[in-house]
Amino acid sequence: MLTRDDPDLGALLDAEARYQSGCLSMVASASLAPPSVLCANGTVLSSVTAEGYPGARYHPGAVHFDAIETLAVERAKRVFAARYANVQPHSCSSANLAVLAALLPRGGRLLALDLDAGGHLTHGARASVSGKYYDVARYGVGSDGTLDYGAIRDRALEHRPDVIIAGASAYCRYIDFSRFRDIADEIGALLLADISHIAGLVATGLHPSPIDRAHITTTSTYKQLAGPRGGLILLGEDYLRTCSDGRTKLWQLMQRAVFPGFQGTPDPSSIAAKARALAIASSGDFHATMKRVVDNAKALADELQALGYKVLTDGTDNHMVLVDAQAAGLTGIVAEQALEECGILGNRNKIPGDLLPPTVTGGLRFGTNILAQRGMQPSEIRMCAGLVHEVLSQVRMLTPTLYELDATRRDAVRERVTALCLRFPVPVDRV
Ligand code: DSN
Repeated sequence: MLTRDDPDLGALLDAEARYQSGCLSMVASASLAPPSVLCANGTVLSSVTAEGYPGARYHPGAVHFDAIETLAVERAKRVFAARYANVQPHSCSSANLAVLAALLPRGGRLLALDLDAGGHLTHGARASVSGKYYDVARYGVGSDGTLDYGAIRDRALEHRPDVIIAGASAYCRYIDFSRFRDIADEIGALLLADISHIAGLVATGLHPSPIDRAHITTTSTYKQLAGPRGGLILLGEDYLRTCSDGRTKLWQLMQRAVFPGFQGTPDPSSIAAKARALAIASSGDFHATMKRVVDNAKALADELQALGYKVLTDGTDNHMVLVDAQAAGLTGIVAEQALEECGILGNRNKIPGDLLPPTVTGGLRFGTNILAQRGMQPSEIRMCAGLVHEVLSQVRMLTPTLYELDATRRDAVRERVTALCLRFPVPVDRV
């Protein structure tokens, strides 16, 4: 119907679907939303406006939306073994900013992972409101690229933050949320864990859960949970903790933090799609996929190392592999663009010690969520690493942002990428 009513838009959407099918996407922050999630996200709920929470709306006509939001909340609690869930944040960025606004006065002290060492914009980066409104100290990683909890403790003792954030956008190793909590308790800070990148692994027990260790946990729903664009706020054992006013419980603070504190009307369609994605996340199939995500990432790291690439932290514990592009004589942007020409998607990323600007970068980030969802196993991922090498070893860098790639070589790799994609189609009919 869309193509009939709006052929221009329909054609673009068809082209996007074909593009996704024909690419090897290794963008670490992406996954494939199953068709039933896409369906749930495009329903009559778009016509519902209902501020507030189930049973306490500021508009009439929310009887079915109330039931849908309650279902999403219950599923989120079940998947993460949480005591409280808020499914309304429009993104994890919104969730983080809402949480920070509720916990910190303007100028309040925050400690978080530096963006250049793998942190996130909303964790107090200078370009984000979180970096402008709060007094931020940042921790980095040690010389081996891993979190140095002794150094983080020292930084905390020095800065005395009110809130510590544990979580990353570019970090390949387990995060020890218990160590973070010990540091937070020692100085009387609150711990916020942002698990956006590893939420699928946490949900399936393949990464230690922060739910009962952090005071508050946030996540996006579209990265590893394969849901719609959106976020969640989750609380574990601390949900009944009394806040500084001596009355409000932490879960009540979070309710108000999102609405009316940070957002107005929730997005009912997105909440329905979150409910669907959370049901899938508790299935055996999802667990098997997450296991393959990790096995594949380990295989990718191994193979890239065998091909001579410098892999940060010498491997990975999650879905992500970080490569030092400069050690291979390239920049992140040149590597990203040369691979994209051949149908392979991985993104440029700052890596610790990187002096290049974020538009250029010295690193390259890969992730295995989508290829595992398409059914690839470590043997195919090793082939993908081989294809990456075929491209990168042929790139002739002219400037930090310009390069040449032989057209015959590009077409040959493109053909092999297409053949691999045909063997592992996007699973349109699986769920
Ligand atoms: N935080 C960015 C990333 O990891 O790619 C976008 O979500």
